[in-house]
Amino acid sequence: MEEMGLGPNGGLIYCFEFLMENLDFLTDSLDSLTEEYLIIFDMPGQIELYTHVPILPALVRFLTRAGSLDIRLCAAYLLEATFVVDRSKFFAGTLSAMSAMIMLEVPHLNILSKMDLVKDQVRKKDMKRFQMPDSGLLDDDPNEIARRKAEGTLEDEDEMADPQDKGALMRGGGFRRLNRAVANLIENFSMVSYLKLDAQDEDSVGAILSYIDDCIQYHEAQEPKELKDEEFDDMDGMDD
Ligand SMILES: Nc1nc2c(ncn2[C@@H]2O[C@H](COP(=O)(O)OP(=O)(O)OP(=O)(O)O)[C@@H](O)[C@H]2O)c(=O)[nH]1
Ligand SMILES: [Mg+2]
Repeated sequence: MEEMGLGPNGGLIYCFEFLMENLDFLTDSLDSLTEEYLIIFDMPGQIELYTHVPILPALVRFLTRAGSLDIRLCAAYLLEATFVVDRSKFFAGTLSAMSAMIMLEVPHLNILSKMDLVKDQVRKKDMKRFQMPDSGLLDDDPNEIARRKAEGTLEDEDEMADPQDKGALMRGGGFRRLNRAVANLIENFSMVSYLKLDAQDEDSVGAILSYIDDCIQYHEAQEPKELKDEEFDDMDGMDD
């Protein structure tokens, strides 16, 4: 990075460009693996990679090309479950997930990870709403309602933030309209829903793995694993 005068994001993009020019490195390592292998590519979280830089789509095409490596890919997009605490942040994360889905064009699962961190804070019923997000989540955001009550701006739809006040820009009428636009976009595309993952819970990991197996058709006749009762409830909630 120092040599090239690049920052962390530029350095990362440089590394991927370098990889794309040296794809033998991947072919040599992966070519000998049989169908019985599950290969995990742990990708960095830098959002640039999943929004507008065309490197990952090219890498995906290379990995999946018939007659060459011919790998059946499934993208698993992990959003930390703690994002649900701040709904504007949650919708921003969901927009990134949707952007990755559209960019990568492979079977895709979205996953709320680190569920252990919110299990005791967020009720199961509330969690279900985040698993199938719609713009209604912005209408009854308890943090937002409490804040606007405290400020006396609950009824004031066109409340304008002072452009000089950086903190206020993240909560004024313009910010709310932006969040609403993002949430409506996500709702209209209706592409993103989330599975829950608690890495400490074997059944939870097993359920995610069975969805991945299903996406990549690991066994022709493979069905996603029977879900626990609690998980069935969640699926019912998705139809609401
Ligand atoms: N509570 C909890 N913490 C976790 C879990 N998984 C990872 N962490 C912690 O979260 C921190 C960040 O780790 P990761 O989430 O793996 O980091 P990442 O998002 O993959 O980041 P990069 O690989 O650098 O892009 C570390 O301190 C981990 O120990 C989890 O399931 N539960
Ligand atoms: Mg990581």
